[in-house]
Amino acid sequence: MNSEVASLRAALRESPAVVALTGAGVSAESGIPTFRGAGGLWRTFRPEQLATPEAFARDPRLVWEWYDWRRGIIQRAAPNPGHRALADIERRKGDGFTLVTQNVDGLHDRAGNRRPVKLHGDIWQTRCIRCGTVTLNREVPLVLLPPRCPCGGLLRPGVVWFGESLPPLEWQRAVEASRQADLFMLIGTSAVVYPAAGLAEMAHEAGARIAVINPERTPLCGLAEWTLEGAAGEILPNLISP
Ligand code: BJW
Ligand code: ZN
Repeated sequence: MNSEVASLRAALRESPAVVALTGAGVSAESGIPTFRGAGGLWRTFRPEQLATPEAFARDPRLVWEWYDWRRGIIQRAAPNPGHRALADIERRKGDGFTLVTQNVDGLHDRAGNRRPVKLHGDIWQTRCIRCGTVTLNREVPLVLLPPRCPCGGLLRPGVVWFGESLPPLEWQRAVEASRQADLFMLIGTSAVVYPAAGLAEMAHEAGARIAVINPERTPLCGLAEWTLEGAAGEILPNLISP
């Protein structure tokens, strides 16, 4: 094990309050495409062209086709060693660990994390744009595209799009944990989407030590005491003491 990994492992063991902010990169080894970088495009669309209320208003069927495709991939995927290591860290550290995720795929829940803070919603939820009803919907593929609510209104995915506010209670939990953190780990995120990426800056300003786990550099690497360049599924299991 290299010395940077050993050093982060010691910090993880000794820090009373740890936050992990995860992104699409933790699910990459489960076969789920990331948003940006290689393989991050769908039919040449960028996420900024599909994950917006304007895109949905213009062409709900196109947006739902993208979500239907992703739901199919996610349904067939399973948590990887990175997800399992994060569940293990939560079991060991208890209330001293908060998992905050930008992912909507539910793989942290399936790996055993009890209450991940979901900043960008859940791909298995739908919300009616007319009556607001939120429903769990696991139909893959969806029979009716775009799907409709019993009230006749259009259903949208229960996720957070660009220009939309994050769920207030989840955001509050994430901010509180980040301000109190001694150690803040950015794992598998390009750290370009705000306000999620801003949690690391908040934690750093409040005195937390920062670690980045990613095969690529990110704009927040400058804040980091540790930059572990590699795959989350390979690095995270090494951070757990035997
Ligand atoms: C591995 C790996 C392996 C690969 N192991 N790593 C400040 C400045 C400029 C703009 C803004 C700002 N503040 C807010 C904004 C606007 C906007 C924004 O941030 N834009 C920027 C892109 C410029 N933010 C918003 O609009 C947010 N809302 C908001 O601010 O509300 C207030 C407001 C209201 C009204 C008006 C204005 C403001 C909402 C953001 C919602 C983001 N939604 C999405 C879609 C969610 C639903 C869905 O899944 O479809 O969330 S977009 C997409 O990006 C998704 C992700 O959660 C999010 C982050 O992406 P992530 O997870 O980092 O993935 P990638 O693909 O970018 O990176 C993967 C990384 O993994 C890479 O680095 C790889 O190297 C790495 N990797 N394999 C470890 N094995
Ligand atoms: Zn409805």
